[in-house]
Amino acid sequence: MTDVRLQRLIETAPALRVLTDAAELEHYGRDWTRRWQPAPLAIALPATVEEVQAIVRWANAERVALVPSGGRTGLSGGAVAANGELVLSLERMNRVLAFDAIDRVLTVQAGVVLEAVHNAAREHGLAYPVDYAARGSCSIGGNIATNAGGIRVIRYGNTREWIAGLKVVTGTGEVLELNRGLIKNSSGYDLRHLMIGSEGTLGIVVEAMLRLTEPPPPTQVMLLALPSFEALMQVFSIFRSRMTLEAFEFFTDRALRHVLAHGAQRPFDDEHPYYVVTEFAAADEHQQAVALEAFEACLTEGLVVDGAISQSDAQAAQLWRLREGITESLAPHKPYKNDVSVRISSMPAFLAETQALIEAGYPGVDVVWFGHIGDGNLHINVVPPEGMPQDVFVAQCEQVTDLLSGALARHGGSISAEHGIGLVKKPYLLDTRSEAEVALMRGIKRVLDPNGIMNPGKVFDA
Ligand code: 2HG
Ligand code: ZN
Repeated sequence: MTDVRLQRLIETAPALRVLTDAAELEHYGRDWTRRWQPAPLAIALPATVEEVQAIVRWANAERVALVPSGGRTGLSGGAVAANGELVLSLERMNRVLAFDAIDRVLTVQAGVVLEAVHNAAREHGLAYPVDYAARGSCSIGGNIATNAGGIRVIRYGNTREWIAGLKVVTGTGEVLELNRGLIKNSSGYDLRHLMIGSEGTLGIVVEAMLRLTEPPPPTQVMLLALPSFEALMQVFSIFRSRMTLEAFEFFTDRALRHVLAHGAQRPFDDEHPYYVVTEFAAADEHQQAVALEAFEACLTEGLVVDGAISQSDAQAAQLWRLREGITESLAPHKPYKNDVSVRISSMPAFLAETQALIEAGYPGVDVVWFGHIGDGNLHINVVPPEGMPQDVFVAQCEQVTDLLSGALARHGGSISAEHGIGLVKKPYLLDTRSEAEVALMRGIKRVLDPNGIMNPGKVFDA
């Protein structure tokens, strides 16, 4: 290790694991965006809170930027290290620390993978209900840093709702224990919620107290084929009024084509413009009959043209794969991603406006729509035309995103629903948040991170 700064780091934390191999720098320096060439100084893998503190103090003394790093499944460039930063990976801090049956709280280190959180909750007869397709790789610390949403927000809300307490190392190296698992705590500003969704720009989440709940009821999964987006909104409203929805997700025919090309099974003989995957409580014959009646009513009205319902866990998984496999099936094409939200009531008008914008902005281009329609969150992935250089493609997409961002501002929506701002959406932050809000964010960052070492350049420029 030739860099004198790294030598001094090892002197202050002799047991700290530090990696500098080219392959490791490449691996830890990027997230799922794959747009930036990784170029970190090194990778530090602390095993204790004290080591995290030592790294932060060293970074302040040396003025080295830190990039906190979890599973790096993010899609906004929030965990990219392309400018000589030290990547602070929480990967080794991956233990479940405690479970309290009375509080129904699971205390975990930040590097625990989401699926391991699900499993630990299940072992105690309970559930941690936040869920995403990246569950096998993303870590709870990253989920908290982005206030990640996912497929069950319609029923259980975002990550924020499930965080009963946080242990955080701030940008000055101070350890804060925020909220300590309390349900009621009216003692001033709730700094826990400030940390959630701050994308590593204020501090590093090292431990979290997660609220658990009753396991979900037995469910069934239905796949629906629909003729139009207007029909889809009507079906959503009918289903929501009659059933307890655990998820209500949509995708288009173009999305289905990518998933099928990636090995999934075609669900219906004919092609249809829109599809819905919905999961709902089906604990008894009555609930199952209500769901079938809702389906038949939609069929009679012409709102739905075909459907399939799961009769086993294996069938449910097969139907879910059509929706959950979309991101993976698109990844080899390096798509340009938009992750936007509006209020559900604004969705039809926003969608009509956006569809017109996108058709004009990307003539003949493969634009893939899908998302969490039940909570107003749309994903719009644009697949580059064959042979187009990436910089030309991104520049064209950014022009359309400018227009999209304007439409969002008119509808009071957000340029990032659940993926975070990171690097990708930084140019559009001011369309979603006011100048006054961003000025306050900068002020808060100055207090918690006076030397600007915490994930600099992400969300906004300091
Ligand atoms: C999903 O909903 C994820 O599947 C990823 O948020 C979305 O790939 C995307 O654009
Ligand atoms: Zn999503």
